[in-house]
Amino acid sequence: MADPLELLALARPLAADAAALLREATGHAYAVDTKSSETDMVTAADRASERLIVDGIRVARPDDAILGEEGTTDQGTTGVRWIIDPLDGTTNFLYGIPAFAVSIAAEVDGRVVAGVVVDVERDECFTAALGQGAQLDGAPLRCSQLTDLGTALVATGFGYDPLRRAEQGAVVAALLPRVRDIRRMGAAALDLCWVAAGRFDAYFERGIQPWDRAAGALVAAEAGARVLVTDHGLTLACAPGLFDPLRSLVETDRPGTA
Ligand code: LIP
Repeated sequence: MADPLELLALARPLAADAAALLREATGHAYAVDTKSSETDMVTAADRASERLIVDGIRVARPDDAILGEEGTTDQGTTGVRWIIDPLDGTTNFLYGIPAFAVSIAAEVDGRVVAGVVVDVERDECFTAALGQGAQLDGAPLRCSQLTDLGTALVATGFGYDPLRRAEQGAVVAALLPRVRDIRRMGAAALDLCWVAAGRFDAYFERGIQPWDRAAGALVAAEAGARVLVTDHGLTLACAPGLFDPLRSLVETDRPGTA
């Protein structure tokens, strides 16, 4: 089996190089296309970042599979699949809001075993390998140990589809009076890493893509957070003591929930 630490060692410099490319592009970025809706934008920087990462992987591990948000779909033969979000937080990037990231995960036989998320503007590097803990710039991470939902700082996000946004707004409206506060940062990979770092006590969102989630979810889990991904597209990562009460409030399509 491919060694998770070796896969991480390949991904980390590629993520750093892609982050440097995005840093160069900030300030003069513009949307070149839209995808699932008119608000789901893509830039030349998204595409250039993915090209840099994919080229690096193809040179080092030419027989691996690759799934990239901007269209890369290499079929592989090794059982290793790379899952890439070359620019998570594209809207923030375009609006000059300093909350966007590069996210690279490596799956072996369908299980994510290594992940790296680079916060481009804060220049922070979150890493994790299965069973090896999670780190921020090399220092170990441990998630929040909060058990009181009423004092929890909870992050979330919203999809690009207007109907889904209406549903998500209703969930947040019901949750807001029951927690300390809500944050909506606009980059799922960072939301998940901030749970790992204890900057958020929890994060949930319905409808994010595998590339938004793959690396950050491993970082959060390896930092001790409870992480749930349901068949209905809900992602939840939180302090272990918050899991049951929060799940009952945000998993609204499970029989018997709020
Ligand atoms: C974003 C996610 C975020 C979500 C946004 C968007 P993108 O990904 O990271 O959590 O709320 O709607 O999907 O599109 O910037 O790569």
